[in-house]
Amino acid sequence: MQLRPPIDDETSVLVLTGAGISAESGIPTFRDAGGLWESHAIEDVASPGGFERDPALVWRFYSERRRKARTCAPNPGHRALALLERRLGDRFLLASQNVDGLHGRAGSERLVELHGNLFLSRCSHCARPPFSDEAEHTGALPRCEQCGTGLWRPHIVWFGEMLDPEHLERIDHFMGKAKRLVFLAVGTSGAVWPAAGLVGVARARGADTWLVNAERAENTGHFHHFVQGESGTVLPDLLASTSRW
Ligand code: BV8
Repeated sequence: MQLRPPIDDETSVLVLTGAGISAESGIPTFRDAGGLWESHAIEDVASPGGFERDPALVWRFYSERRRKARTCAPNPGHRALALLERRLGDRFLLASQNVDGLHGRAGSERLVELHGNLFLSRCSHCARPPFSDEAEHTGALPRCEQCGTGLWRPHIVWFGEMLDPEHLERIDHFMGKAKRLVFLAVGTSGAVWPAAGLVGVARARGADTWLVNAERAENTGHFHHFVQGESGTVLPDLLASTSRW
């Protein structure tokens, strides 16, 4: 009998997802065999320096990911989290490292996209707010029509760039007001900071911590519980409503 996170009507659940939750939707992860980093050097396609050096290469990388993400659909793992949100309401928060938009398409609303979203762009020069952009930019690169100076860039947090402080503040506030906290990480190698540090912050707040992952991850030892398996199979059962709700 699979042990389940103890979720009752006083429990808040903070979820962190990574690329693994979208793998069954057909979206390549980063560090698995055949993953995105096998064919691209991180510093060339996911860093400010890379964009400075070769914006066309970066736009080819993100345009291909936009095209791929558009052809993929949420899987039962995404839907199980959207269902849990509907059950828990403001006692639920989802922080995702993913930029593919699948959580939003599965119905998740209490969602913090820590690393941005593939379908938003912004100006690389002026402070114009991010805007919806679904296009694939593989020809002439779009230049900001407001400042006339900067190129459009993906609204993505690249390596070496700060995460949005408001996102981190929202997560911290959520944990602070929880009577009882469960922290659930799904489909992440625990390789990238500061997201990888969230389990430590949650533990320091007394959370019961769970990792659902296809294999042992870098920080598996930091979790109280490790459930090995594919999230599309594991999550619907692990988060199934119990009579105590
Ligand atoms: C920051 C957007 C402050 C890109 C991403 C030196 C200089 C500068 C910074 C650093 C430095 N050294 C360290 C840092 C910090 C750096 C970092 O952590 N580097 C790592 C590589 C060591 N972090 C940063 O730079 C962050 N900013 O620290 O700012 C600062 C500023 C200046 C100087 C110093 C500090 C910004 C990090 C954000 C980077 N952007 N994404 C894009 O997406 O195009 S990160 C990228 O990795 C993705 O967002 C991805 O989500 C994330 C983590 O990867 P995972 O999601 O975990 O995916 P992965 O493939 O690794 O693992 C998938 C897992 O799923 C596997 O374990 C697999 O087994 C499992 N799985 C597979 N299938 C399934 C499954 N599980 C369940 N079911 C399945 N079916």
